[in-house]
Amino acid sequence: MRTRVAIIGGGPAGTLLAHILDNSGIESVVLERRSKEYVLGRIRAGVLERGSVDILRHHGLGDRMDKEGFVHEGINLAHAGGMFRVDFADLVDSSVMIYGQTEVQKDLYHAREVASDNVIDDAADVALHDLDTPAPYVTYEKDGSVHRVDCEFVAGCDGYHGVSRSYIPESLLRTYEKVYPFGWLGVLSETPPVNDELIYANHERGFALCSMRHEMLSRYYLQCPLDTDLGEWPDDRFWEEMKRRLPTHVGESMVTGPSIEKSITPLRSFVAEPMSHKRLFLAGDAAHIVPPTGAKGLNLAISDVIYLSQALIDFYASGATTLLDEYSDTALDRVWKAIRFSWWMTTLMHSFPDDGEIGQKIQNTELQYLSESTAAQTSLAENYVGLPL
Ligand code: RFL
Ligand code: PHB
Repeated sequence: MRTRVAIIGGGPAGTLLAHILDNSGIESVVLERRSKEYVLGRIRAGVLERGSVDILRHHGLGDRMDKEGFVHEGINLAHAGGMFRVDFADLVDSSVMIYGQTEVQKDLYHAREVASDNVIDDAADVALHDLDTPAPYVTYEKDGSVHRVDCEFVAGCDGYHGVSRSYIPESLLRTYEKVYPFGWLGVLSETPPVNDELIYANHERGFALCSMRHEMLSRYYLQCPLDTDLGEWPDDRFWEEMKRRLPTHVGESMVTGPSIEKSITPLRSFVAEPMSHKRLFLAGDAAHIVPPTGAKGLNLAISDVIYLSQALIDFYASGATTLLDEYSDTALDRVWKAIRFSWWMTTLMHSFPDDGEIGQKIQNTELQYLSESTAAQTSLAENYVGLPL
């Protein structure tokens, strides 16, 4: 098989890239290791930055999002028994959209199927070859035989556990990593959300987050130790702990019910530099991971894909390689700002017992300052709704 761009990974980064390239008449093939059912069943992000919303609309992917998503003009931060609101509309004249990554992924797969049907799922043992020539190729195994895709560029959109990053020579690759000493225990339940906007709660027992998907689907998270055993967290214990970490009036109004999904996510910050080498370009979680507290991972995948698609479109229109040459630096500039913001939100909201009493006092003071200062809230708001692309 021959194509222009071989895309490794059919998550949001890979399928959005295929979609945008297709809209510009550039052929691609997406190789996804998992089955379509698995990819469409994953529960992940919930918050789209304003810029991501505009991008999805611009590329014809906004219809269902605009019908079923919820525009939120603020978030609420709870601490010391109280709660305050950061008003995005007032502070930065902007908003975010609550629309699950699962839904974005469905819209992207649907768009692929309607257009060029270029997603190959269950593609095992993907390997990249001849990346330092103008004619690289990719091999994969499916249905018991090995297949070959000849191409001109390879986009590594295969997430943190993918193979693409390993093709950047070790001597050139620099990685930066911070692993946080806790994870998030997440529950999805068919119950009405406890509040009409998200609540991020700082509590001495640990962080809690109340999020949602729609009127009858709620998403909740609790900070938990890394070695947490899901078997020790039956639903009753989860709800009881959630209520303890929220202001009393919020906890009392919470409707609980059976969980339909429960999982643990470790928290880490990770960046790989550079994000490109010869004919290989990394995008999304393949190149960077942020802790979910800032709601940035999916949005960064989208902004990487915008930079990369513009560079490829420019190359195919004019032969110019300037944007391709600049891709890594351009993307990393935005990535590091999201890394900083996500680290800051994580540090602000979680419990760090190892930081001692002084750490606790400083964190309380920072939250108090944030609750009183329009300048501090404006900084949070402008980062949360998304810095310009
Ligand atoms: P993905 O989604 O991991 O997709 C990569 C795809 O590549 C496939 N793959 C391979 N395919 C072929 N060959 C191989 N060798 C392969 N290895 C892997 C995988 O099967 C997969 O389909 O990466 P992508 O596309 O870069 O997208 C990134 C986002 O998924 C991620 O950043 C977000 O989910 C992060 N995230 C959040 N982001 C937000 O913007 N807002 C949020 O509110 C938010 N909340 C979250 C989150 C992530 C979470 N978890 C579970 C990590 C909340 C949570 C709990
Ligand atoms: C979610 O709804 O899954 C969600 C929302 C906000 C975050 C992280 C996850 O910061």
